[in-house]
Amino acid sequence: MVRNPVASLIEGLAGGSVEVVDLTQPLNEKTPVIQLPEPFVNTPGMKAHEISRYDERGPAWAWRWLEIGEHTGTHLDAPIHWISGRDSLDVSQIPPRHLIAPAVVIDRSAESAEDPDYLLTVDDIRVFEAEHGPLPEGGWLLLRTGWDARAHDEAAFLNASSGRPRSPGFDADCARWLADESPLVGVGVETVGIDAGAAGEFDPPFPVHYYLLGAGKYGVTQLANLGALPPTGALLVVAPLKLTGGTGSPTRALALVPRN
Ligand code: 23J
Ligand code: MN
Repeated sequence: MVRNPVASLIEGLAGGSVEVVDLTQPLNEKTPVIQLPEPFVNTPGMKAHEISRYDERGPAWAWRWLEIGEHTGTHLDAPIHWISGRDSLDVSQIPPRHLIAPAVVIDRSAESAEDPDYLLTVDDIRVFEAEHGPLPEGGWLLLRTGWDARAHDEAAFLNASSGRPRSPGFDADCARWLADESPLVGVGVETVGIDAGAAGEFDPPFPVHYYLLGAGKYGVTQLANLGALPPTGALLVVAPLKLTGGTGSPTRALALVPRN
């Protein structure tokens, strides 16, 4: 046995008993962003501008500058993103301890394939806890829906061909419970936002944003590869930019997973 837990982790990574899973979607000019209805103003996605590319503008170097909405691609929602959290933390103020924490994964990919408006309930979480134990103190709940497979195709990802967006998420009561009664600090999803596609019509509108961010907790969206995680036992690492005053940030999301 090694001397300390970090040494143990280093040994696990070197020996392959700890695997790193990348939970991040690629970030480029095709990365989908949410499309809110009139009269709301929408966010731009990402655009890269070339500064030089080993040319007369900079003979030995390539670099770009970015134009990007805070809420683009795999990204974190800080409490101040929502009016209910307006007196709480911006993205630069989030304690790092909340960004490296245990994660549990509830898999509703079969249900979401059957019903794109599928909503997780508090009862579903109780059933999960009966099988896997209580949700982790200071941890994250990640909702697997299979929506990550659509992320390269904006139309399939937003799924609004019926005239309104349809994507899975949490019902309003579950959102309130996650915010006010669960021991979690955040929730992660594979969809464009932490709320379901239809949630603009829920009471309150966008209840996960309203309750979770109002409770000073966090959301992470557009996760990938949740299918590679166990239901419990993964360690989530989320690394948003430390944007002063930021309401959110594109983020790298990784998980450390034990492998035998
Ligand atoms: C603003 C209004 C509604 C929503 C969102 C932003 C997001 O999805 C987001 O990225 O926070 S639902
Ligand atoms: Mn967001």
